[in-house]
Amino acid sequence: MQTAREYNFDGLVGPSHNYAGLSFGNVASSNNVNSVSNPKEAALQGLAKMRALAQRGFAQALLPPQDRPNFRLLRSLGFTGSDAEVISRAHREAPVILASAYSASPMWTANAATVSPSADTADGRTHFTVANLNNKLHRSYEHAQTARTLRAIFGDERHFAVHDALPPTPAFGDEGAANHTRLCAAHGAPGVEMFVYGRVEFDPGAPAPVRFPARQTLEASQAVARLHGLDPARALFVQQDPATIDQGVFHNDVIAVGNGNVLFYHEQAFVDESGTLDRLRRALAGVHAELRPVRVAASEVSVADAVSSYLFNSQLLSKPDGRMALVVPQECQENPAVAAYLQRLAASGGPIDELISFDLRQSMRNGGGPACLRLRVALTDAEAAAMHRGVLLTEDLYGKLVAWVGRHYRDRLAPDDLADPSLAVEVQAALDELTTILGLPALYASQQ
Ligand code: SUG
Repeated sequence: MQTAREYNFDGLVGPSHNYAGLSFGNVASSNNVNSVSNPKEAALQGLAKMRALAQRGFAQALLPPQDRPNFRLLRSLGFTGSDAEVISRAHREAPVILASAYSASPMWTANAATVSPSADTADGRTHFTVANLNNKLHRSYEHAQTARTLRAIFGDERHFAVHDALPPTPAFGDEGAANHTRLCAAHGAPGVEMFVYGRVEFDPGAPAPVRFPARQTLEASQAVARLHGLDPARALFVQQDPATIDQGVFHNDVIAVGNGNVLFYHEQAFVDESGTLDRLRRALAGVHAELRPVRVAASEVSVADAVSSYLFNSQLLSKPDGRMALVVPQECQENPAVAAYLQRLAASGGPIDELISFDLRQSMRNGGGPACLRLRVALTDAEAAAMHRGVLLTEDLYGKLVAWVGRHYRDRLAPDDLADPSLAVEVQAALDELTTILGLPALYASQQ
């Protein structure tokens, strides 16, 4: 067995972070529509989390923001003229489209791609399938730059395969790692990959939510497993409970998180709880691992409390002593039922014995907690050496990025500020400088 470490690639929050209410079915996004954002604070909150975890010895890296506004999107929808004219016309005629083109949503890198480490794949490479995110206009345009970014970092084809997004059609709605959980005995050992879907395109009789959209289909999850060359005995497809989607659980990572052999989940996460656990146990036995479920009952934490506190949108991290730390958003401490539950959990003698809490309020107000903000990639030493290392969060890089944010980011962005053509120029200048800081000179298509 190879040894491997889990690297967390956090999304660096972009300079146009704003609240546009673009994600129907995501309660926080809808609740904060048109409120004033603070991009500078958002970026610094994200960087503070990255730095604290790096200082604790966890392998930490980042994925850069995307260029905004997305002029390709705006021009493809008929807004013509100079950049300033495109912006002003879009603001006048379709402000929601302008906000979509300005969205900093690529910060939620759990939705960038699904990742299978080399220990699981037929060809022994690490596979990435970029998520098409086709359920939401503002996110459906992310995949082109995401593929470009991943290829810039994981370009060595001896070790890595980056697959383009699945066809952008409802049958293949794919939201990436947010609906994918890998369980294993150790990060470098073969694992079991659990794909959680919200609906089945080609079986109209299958249960589906009625109020909010299911963003992930079974067909998309199966295609990703095929592309990655997963052993069918170690790839499980599990349906999320549609009733929880209708309560605002728009991704599985809002109701469950796994790490190592631990699955931390809410009793209402899956359509068939006991069947899911049985299948996981059997598949894990095949890789000599034993499932440790940590189940949260609805009587302890309701789905509504899970959604408002983001208890399950936490990072579950393995510590050198074999125990695990749960990285939660500060909102968990502010919810009495959740805070009490967490105290019991840490004292229970189970696998999770530590809580680490962060203020990620700026991202949380758009429905993005600690787990949304990171993409997990388990890498062997040889793989880690083969990736572009300029995105690894060192103390030096942290210092440079804090200074860069200070120079370029606004501390206030209201909906009408998106009409200001100088914002586009500011974002461009910031990203140009970022590519130098990260050592990725041709990161954006506009730089070719
Ligand atoms: O896709 N919010 C994101 C939040 C993504 C959270 N990711 C995970 N759960 N892994 C979304 O709904 C809101 C943007 C706005 O409304 O301005 C937004 O895109």
